[in-house]
Amino acid sequence: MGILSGKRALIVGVATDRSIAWGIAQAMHAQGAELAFTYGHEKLKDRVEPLAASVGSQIVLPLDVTVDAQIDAVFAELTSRWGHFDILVHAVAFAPREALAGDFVESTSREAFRIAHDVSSYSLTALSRAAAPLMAGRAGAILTLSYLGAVRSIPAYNVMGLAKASLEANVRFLAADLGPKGIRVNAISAGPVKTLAAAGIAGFRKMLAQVAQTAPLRRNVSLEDIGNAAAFLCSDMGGGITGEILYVDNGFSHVGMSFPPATEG
Ligand code: 0WE
Repeated sequence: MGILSGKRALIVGVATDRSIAWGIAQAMHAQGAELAFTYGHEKLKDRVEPLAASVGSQIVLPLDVTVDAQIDAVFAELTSRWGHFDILVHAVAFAPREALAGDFVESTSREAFRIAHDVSSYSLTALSRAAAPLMAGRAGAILTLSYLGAVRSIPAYNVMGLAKASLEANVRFLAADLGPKGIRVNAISAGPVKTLAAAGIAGFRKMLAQVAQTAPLRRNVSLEDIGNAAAFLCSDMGGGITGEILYVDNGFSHVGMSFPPATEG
């Protein structure tokens, strides 16, 4: 008996087996949840289907979160397949590549700003609105993924930092709206993880190394770390938690400075 047995979860944002969404799916599966998945574009279908099958999931649906009709289609399909469900995991972010390099002030076009906020923040509002009726009276839980760049300036994260700040405000407003219906809304602010999205970012390895050197726990977070926190937050064990941004970052966000081991103490 896992902490999610008898619960159903829709996972939005799996691209590969290195995706944070996949880490969350595996942890939720291990805790007894029944899962459904979406994939962002046709090229990802052949990658997501076998992952879904490996955790016993038969429901794999296309979903471009910027298209309202696709959101409607996913929830229409879930209504017919499941009728109701308990957990929505939103692990989607995108900014045009050219906006994630160089200076913020020079790299942030109106169009990059629009796309980053549409894909990375508005999509949570839209998915939550569509999900809420299927969660009615069921202790529902909605979870999204944020990053420290929402509240600190981080080199090259640029307009994604603004989009994550919007996403975190989104969590608070959704928590207030959906709380009376028994639906909790939270975010995990995860330390950096080498996902497909991160792989192409110049200097990402250096960033991982610096975090591992600086964080109180002196390592990078794993998909298991994030998945376990997600399973807890979306389970009844997280029943009193809503509107929260939970840092799963080995403590990195809590230190202002730290020294390498040789000069420690
Ligand atoms: O939120 C993210 C990354 C999200 C992301 C990644 C990409 C790469 C490919 C959004 N859009 C795109 N667009 C692309 O074309 N993270 C928390 C990971 C991340 O990304 C960074 C980071 C960290 C950490 C970018 C610059 C600096 C640090």
